[in-house]
Amino acid sequence: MITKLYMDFLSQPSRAVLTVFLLGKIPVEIVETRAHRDTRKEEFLKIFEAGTVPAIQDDNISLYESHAIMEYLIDKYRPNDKLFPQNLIIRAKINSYLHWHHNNVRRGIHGFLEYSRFMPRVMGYQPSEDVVNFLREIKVKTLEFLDKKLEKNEFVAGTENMSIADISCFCEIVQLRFIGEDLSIYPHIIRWKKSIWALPEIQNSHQTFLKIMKNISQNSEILR
Ligand SMILES: N[C@@H](CCC(=O)N[C@@H](CS)C(=O)NCC(=O)O)C(=O)O
Repeated sequence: MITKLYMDFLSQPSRAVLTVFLLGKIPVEIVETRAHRDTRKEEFLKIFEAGTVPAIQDDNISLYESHAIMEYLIDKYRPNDKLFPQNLIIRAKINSYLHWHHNNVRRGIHGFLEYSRFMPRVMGYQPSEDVVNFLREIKVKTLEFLDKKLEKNEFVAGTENMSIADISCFCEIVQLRFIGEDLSIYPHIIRWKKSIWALPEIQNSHQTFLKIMKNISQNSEILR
C-alpha cells in the first residue's frame, strides 16, 4: 500500500511531513484534508482520534503528530538518512529541538498568528490583549533563542547536517513573512532560512500554500 498522507497545505506540520516524503523520494498519496473541518468528521476521527493533520496511513500503522511521522518515515524508508540518523547523540539533539518546538516555535509563531490575526479577522472573535501579548513575548523569546543558536550552529538542532528539526522549524518561521515581521534583527535566522529555502523540495511543498496566501493577502486584510 502506498502511504497516504492526510494533509492541509495551509498547515505548517503538514508541509513539514510532505517535505520529508519529497526529500526521501518516498512514494506518497496526498489526501487533502481541511484542518478544523474534515479533521472533525467521524470517518477521519475513526482512524485518527487526535483529529489533526498531518496524519499518515500505511500497511503497518495509522499515525498522527508530525514529528513522530517524520521519524517513522525516515526509519522505515531511509534508515540512517542524515535527516534523522541512527546515531544516539545526533538523534537526542534532534529530539531535544523537536520537543522544545511545540511550546516555543509553535506557540510563539502559530499561536501568535492565530490569536492576533486569524481569530479577530476570520472568526470574528477578539482574544484578550493579555493573551496576545503573552504569545508575542513567546515569539520574541523564541526568535532570540533561535538566532543565538544559529550564530553558533549551522542548523537549529546543533547538528552538522540539516535534519527534520530544520524542516519543522522552517515551516513555522516562513509564516512570519505574511505579517511583515522584520527578521533583519536576526541575521543568523535569515542566513539559515535562505539555506533551507534553497531546497527544491521545500519550495515544492510550499507551492500551493504560497499561491493561497497570495490570493488571501491580495483580497483581504487578514494578514496585514
Ligand atoms: N503537534 C501537532 C499539531 C497538529 C495540528 O495542530 N494540526 C492542525 C493544523 S496545523 C489541525 O489539524 N487542527 C485541527 C483541529 O484542531 O481541529 C503536529 O505536529 O502534528
